[in-house]
Order: sequence, then structure tokens, then C-alpha cells
Amino acid sequence: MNNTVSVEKKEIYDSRSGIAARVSGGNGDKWSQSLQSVFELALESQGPERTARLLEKLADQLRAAPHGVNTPYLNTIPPEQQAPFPGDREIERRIKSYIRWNAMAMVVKANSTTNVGGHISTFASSATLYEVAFNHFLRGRTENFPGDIVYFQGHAAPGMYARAFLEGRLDERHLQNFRQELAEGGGLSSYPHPYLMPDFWQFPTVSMGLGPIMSLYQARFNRYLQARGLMNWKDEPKVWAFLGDGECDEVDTLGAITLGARENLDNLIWVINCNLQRLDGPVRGNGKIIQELEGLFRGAGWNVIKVIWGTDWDDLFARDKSGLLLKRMEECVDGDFQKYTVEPGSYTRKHFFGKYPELLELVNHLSDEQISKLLRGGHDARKMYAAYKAAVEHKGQPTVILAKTVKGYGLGEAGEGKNISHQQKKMNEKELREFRERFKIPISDDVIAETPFFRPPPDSPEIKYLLERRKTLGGFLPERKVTAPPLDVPKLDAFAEFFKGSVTEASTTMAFVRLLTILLRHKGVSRNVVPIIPDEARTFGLDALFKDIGIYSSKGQLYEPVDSKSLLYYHEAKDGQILEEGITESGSMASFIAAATSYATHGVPMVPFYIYYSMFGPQRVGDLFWLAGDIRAKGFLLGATAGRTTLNGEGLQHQDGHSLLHAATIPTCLPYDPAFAYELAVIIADGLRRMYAEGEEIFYYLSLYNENYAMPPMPGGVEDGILKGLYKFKPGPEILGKGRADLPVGQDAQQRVPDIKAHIFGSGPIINSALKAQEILAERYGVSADVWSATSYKLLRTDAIRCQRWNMLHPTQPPKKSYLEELLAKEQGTFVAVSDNIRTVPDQIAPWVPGGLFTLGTDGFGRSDTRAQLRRFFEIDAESTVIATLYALAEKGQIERQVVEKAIKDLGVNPEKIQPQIV
Ligand SMILES: Cc1ncc(C[n+]2csc(CCOP(=O)(O)OP(=O)(O)O)c2C)c(N)n1
Ligand SMILES: [Mg+2]
Repeated sequence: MNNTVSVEKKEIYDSRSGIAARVSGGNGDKWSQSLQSVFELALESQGPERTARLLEKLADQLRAAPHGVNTPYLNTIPPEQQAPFPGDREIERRIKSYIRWNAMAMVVKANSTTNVGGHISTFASSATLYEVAFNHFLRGRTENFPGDIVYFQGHAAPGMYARAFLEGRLDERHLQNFRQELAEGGGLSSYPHPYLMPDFWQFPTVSMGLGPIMSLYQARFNRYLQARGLMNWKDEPKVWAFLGDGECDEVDTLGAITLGARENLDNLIWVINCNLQRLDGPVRGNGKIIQELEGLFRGAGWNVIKVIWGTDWDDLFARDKSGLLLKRMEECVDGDFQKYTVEPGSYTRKHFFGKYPELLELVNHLSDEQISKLLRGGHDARKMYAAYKAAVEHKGQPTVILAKTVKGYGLGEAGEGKNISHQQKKMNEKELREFRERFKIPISDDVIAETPFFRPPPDSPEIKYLLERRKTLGGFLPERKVTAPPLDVPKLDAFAEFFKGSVTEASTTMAFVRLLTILLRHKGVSRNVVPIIPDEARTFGLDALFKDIGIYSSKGQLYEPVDSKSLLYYHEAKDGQILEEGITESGSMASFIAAATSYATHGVPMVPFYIYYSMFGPQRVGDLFWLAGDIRAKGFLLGATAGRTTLNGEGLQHQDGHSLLHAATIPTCLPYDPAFAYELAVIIADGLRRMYAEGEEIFYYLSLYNENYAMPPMPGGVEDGILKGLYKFKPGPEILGKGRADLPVGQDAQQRVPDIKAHIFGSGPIINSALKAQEILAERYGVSADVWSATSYKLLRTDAIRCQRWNMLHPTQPPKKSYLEELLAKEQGTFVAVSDNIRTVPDQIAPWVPGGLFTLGTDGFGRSDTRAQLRRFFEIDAESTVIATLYALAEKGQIERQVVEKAIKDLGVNPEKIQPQIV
């Protein structure tokens, strides 16, 4: 049998082109009938098990063969199965040409007077992909339908603007100010940025790879909303993502595609613009990107539709009975195909067809010019229509369309198919004329050098056609509309239990879990809460929620969980509320973003709480954090197990001391570092109010820690300070008498200097270092130190900068004072800050602290050890805080330097210990 299989395999491969050609020529049925009868014969004579083994063996050999999981380098949809194109091709072509022209003109104009950049070639290659989709498939939002969700390729933005111009949504001034957003009257953002154009763009895509991963999780989130009854679509929206072939090298693009098949996301369609080029040159000069992607997607369980060749090639394939045409296609690598684009038709005749006499003959009837114009599939509206139609009708799997195109299509000498194509931003007059002629743009010679925009009048057949198409499809796209109703968020008293404090020790993570439980029972928000976890629920104590609210699974729970008898069993359910993402921080962030923008995308406000190991937050998926700002995400990110010393034992890779700084860089993010349960409650309650009752488009980042300690009751009147970033938590003792601070330890406190005053800002669990230092300073050194809780250095800084700037620009008016300045103006003394984060976190406010701020922090790499050891190592424990405070006082001449030296000795700190900072 082995022999037979090899013979079959050899025949199949030797004549593969022939088979493929015959299949595409319409003889496929005969082949499948023959194979079917062989299969039935085998079943009869060998029985099912042996037949299955034989088939499996055959499949293995096929997989190991040069093509692997690929199909031949042909269109997936043969011409005879192609759905007919229903549109008016002539009008659509003219519309597309005008859009092409305006998209090009925007960039050329912008760069003729300024150097602001822009891209022509990406859209030039994808114009047909978009136009067919806009005229026939992409559905806008209507009263009863939320609209399809579309991720546009970032560098194709000029094409979307140019279309909106024809649609009458943008005017000439907008186009004129492309990439000049600060120009009078505003301009258009370089790429899709909802932050900058909140009525237009929905999804930022320009950082390669983020569009793809967001679209995957968005498609899954749509199913989640439906499963939980939060949306009820008769007609499910599709999620479309237009991507680049170079973009597929990003791990974010391909790293999660199995989710699509696993979740049967037939609501998801990816359109990959395979122009074979990226920025510097070919994507796979020595291979074939389309085949590589096909293999990957097929392997991952997707429906793959290749659109390689245009209609012109159908006739050539049909006439080629030898299979040589396909063989020649398969011999060529992408570098060759790029060359055929750049060179004239005579070159292609000689080097491509000329390899085999039969092929030369096949194109005898074509002139060189006709050969050079043989279209690739992605430039053929009929082929693209058929592909889209097949994609929207496909059931059970997501679809990827691999459309072959030419980068810079239509630019001719200016950059068509050239390696410099991506960067081409200028066109000279000759190139402009050629472009005009090629696409028949009615612009006269005398103005062409100015690259004027062209828009036919509103009653022209083109504009009427275009508007009618969009009306039929439900409205314009892209368009961002916020229609979500406010939520009835809990008032502060819903969290009253946190304000009483507790002697039972708890961590802020435990407090958060308790708080989440309260929200899950609050009638105003319970259904909208979306807990998101990347396989770390047990670490944070969130497994307590498994049973109550369930883990979302589109398949429900097909098995009996091993822990079914326990109270907290692993409970998966079709309407589960938790998104348990497994080990994918990028995927979890993509889910967070889908939930965090549901207020705008679906008109349903969702409240995501994404809790994760803080070290694997912005440090790992920082670009998605940044995107969360741009996309106007609302929700809570919770960096748990935070703190370079609080997370003991785990060592260098796990101990986070800088996420707060990352978070501080995102303009719409409010980072908080709460120390106590009541602070957490005040911050979250206010966040809910601001985002979901008042409609602010901001999000929160909170550090959560895993150290247990007694949670104190909330002092009176501190809510405002908690939210603004700083308040006095515990004043230092009043120290009487006129003694000297350099007196030996144990001497009568009455004799110590009363007016040596210090202030220690502490955050997170390190506030406990500050509190202990407060005691030591008072008892042993006669220094009274007030302890403050610093909940957000970023917010203090932003407010201070705002006032400083106003004062600078209004120099003769009475100066404004920031919250921080007003607060500290009432205080005397020396200021010290201690944190489980790097010093740069507290240093953010240093310029506004009277007399400066002396900071202690955890700069350097973490270590595996106990908290006590780590805090001594990084010099943020109570003893180190005492020494730092005394030193800061000595620096100001308020105490003798010998006092500091003595304290170092008394408190057992080794002055020669290794320094944690490195360079
Ligand atoms: C994460 C990221 N890295 C790099 C870039 C810079 N960049 C912009 S476009 C581009 C090439 C895009 O090629 P491809 O995806 O093939 O798109 P095409 O323009 O060819 O359609 C690069 C490298 C980026 N935008 N994002
Ligand atoms: Mg490309």
C-alpha cells in the first residue's frame, strides 16, 4: 500500500498544475467522483479503521510535500463559480478614479508646501478593495443595526478622506489641511485617531498589528454581548479588518488567529492587501507571501480566499491545457512578480512567458502593453466582489481574503511597484499628467501642476450613485457616534464597609475583589461589569467569582469539571460574565478595549476591570495601552502584584516598579497608587461617576498589592485629597521643649528641638514604612514627621503644570495655585517621598514642593528575597526612611550631620552595601 500511496502522491505532484488547471477548468467533479469511489472501495475491502489509517498516511505525505497545506497559486473561486458583479462597473470605476486622484492630491499638496509626509502607495494599491466593499458590503449604522465594524488600514487613510469628500462629509479645506491639524479651522489627522477625530474614526490601526488583534477580540466580544443578552441582533454585524501583508509579520497579527476558528467567528473577515511590499522592499522577495499566509490561516482553521489573478487571466488559464502557466506562476517568487510590475510588457513576455515556448504562444495575440496591463486580482472589482460575497456568506469559520495587488498602482514612473513606493509623497507635473490620463480625471493642463481636488457636482451620476449605495447600505462609514445612556452608578455609601477599616489584615487586591463583588450585586451596573483575567484569577483571589458569574464560553461547559464538587468550581457557561483569556496579555488588552469602547461601538456602556500581573502590563503591551487612550477607552486597568519589593520572591522579571510611570504617559489615563481599601473605594466610585454617569472618555490605572496589613478607617474629609493625589494621613506628634536633635537616643523628649519638622509621602503598602519611620523619628530623634498618602503623583503634576502654564502666559495677573502648592503652602519643613516604584514616580512633583523633595524608590532590578530584605536593599524600609529624612534635614542645616551618621549605625544600615541602581 505504501508503494501505491507514493505512486499516487508522485502523480498528484507531478501533474499538480494539471489537476489544478482541470479543477479550475470545471472537471473537478470527475476527480472527486473517482476519489470517492476509491474511498468506498477501500471501505468495503479494508474496513473503516484501516481506511482511516490509510487516508491519514496519505494526508501526512501530502502535508509534508512542498506545498504543505497550500492550494495552487490560483484564485480560490474559479470563474464559473464566481458571483456576478451587480454594480455599474463604469460608474464605480470613475468614482474610484476620482477618489484615487484626491487621495494622491492631498498628500502631494501637503508636501509641496510643508514636509508633513503622508502615503500615496498604500491606498493606490487597495482602492478597489475598499471601493467594492463600500459600494456593496460595508453596512452603516441604522436605528436597528449597529453597523459593521471596520478596521481601515492606517496608511490608507487618505483614501477614506477622499471618499468622505465625494460623499460631502468633508470639504476642500479639510483635505487641504491633511496632516495640518493645528491649521486654522482644523485639519485631518494623519491616520485613524478617534481621539483627534471623534466623530469620524472609530478604531486606531496605524501601529501595525493592533488592528488585527483588536478585530479578532472585537468579533468575539460581539458574541459575548449577544450571549449575555446585552445586544440582540437579528442581523449580526460583521467585523472587517483591512491589513497590509507586511503587517502580518507582527506577532500581534498572527499570534492569536486560532481564536477565530476556535470560536467559529464567521462574523469576522480579514482582507489582506498583498501588494508584496512593505516599507523598505518586498515582504518575501524570495518566496510567496500569499502562499505563506494561506498555509498559516488554513492551518489555524480559517476559510481562505485567494484573489490572485484578474479576469484577463481567466482566458489564458482556460486556454492553457498544459498546466505550464500555473507551473510558471509557481516557479516565480514575489521578487520576480515585483519586477514584472516595474518593467515593460516586453520584459514580462521575454522573462515570464518566454521560459516555455508554449506560454509565449499563449500570449501571441497580446501586445506588450496589453501584457503589462494584465490585472492582478485585487485590482479587479469582479473578482473582489465574488470574494467578499463568498466571505460574508461563509458559515462556521472566519474568512481571510488574500488579495494580490501592486503597491503604488497607477503611479507609474513615480513609484508603481518600486522599492521606494511606500515613501513616495511628491509627483512632478509629468507624473501628474500621466496619472490624470490613466484614470481619466477631468482636470485641465493649466491647473494640473496645482493638483486641485476634483469633486463632480452633487447631481452627477457618480455622486448620486455613490450616495444611493451608501443609503442602501445604511449610512456612511467610518463614523463614530456615542449614543450610550448613562449608568446608574453606585454612590459612595455603597462602599461604606471600607470606610470603617478592619483589624483583620487584608491586601488592596483582596479589597478590590470585595469591591468587585459589591459592583456585581449593584443593580445599576452589575450586568455591565466585565471582569477580564489572563489566567491569573487564583493569584488574585478572583476564582471566588467563577461559580457565581461564570466564565464566558461560547460552547458552554461540555465536560464535568474536576472540581465540580467544590464551592468555587471552574464554571464555564454560555452566558458567563468573566472573560478568562488564558495567557495572552495582548488578547486581554484587546478584550479590554472592545469592552471599554462598547459605549461608542454598540451604544452599550460596559465597565471592564482588567486585572493582571502588573509587570506584564504596559511594559509588555504598552502600545495597546497607548491605543486605549486614542480610542477613548473607559474602564479600569488593575496592575496587581505591584511593587518591586512588595511582590517578594519572584525576582527581576516579575517585580514591577515602573508601570505607574508608563501609565502616567498616557494622556487620558488616571494612574493611582492606593494604600488603603477606603482609598480604592473612593477612587473607583468616582471613576464610575466620571466615566459612566458624566460621560468622560478617560480610563483608570490602579496599582494593587498583595501585602496584608490592617486597613485603617477613613479619616474625615479626605475624599478630595484621595482623588487629587495627596492628603495628610497621620500628623506627627507635637514635640515640646527646646532640646537638641543630636542628643543621644533615650534622652528626655522635652529637651529636643520642637521645630524640626518633616513630611513623608508614602504610597501603596510602603506607607507603612513611612508610618514606622514617623514613630522612630519622634521617639529617637525628636523629629515630628507628618505622614501623607500620595495616591497619584501624575494628577498632582498635571494640575501643577496647568497652573504654571497659565501663570506664564498671564504674567501680570494674580498667579493661580495648584492643589499641591496650596496644600503645601500651609506646611513648614522638609519633604521626603518613599515608594515601591522607581524614584521618577514621586519626582514628578518635585519642582512644586517647597524646598525640594527627597525621594526614595526602587530603581534597579528586583531580586528574589523576602520583603524585609528587599526593602532594605532598595532603601525604602522604615530605617532607610528615617536616615533619608535625617539626611534631608541635615542638608538644610536643621540637624548635625553626625546625627545621620549615628542613626545609620544605630539602625543597623550598612553604608557600604551594594547600590541597586546600575548605570
Ligand atoms: C508597529 C509599527 N511598526 C512600524 C511601522 C512603520 N510602518 C508604517 S507602514 C509600514 C509598511 C507597511 O507595509 P504593509 O503592511 O505591507 O502595508 P502596505 O502599505 O504595503 O499596504 C511600516 C513599517 C508602523 N506603522 N507600526
Ligand atoms: Mg504591503
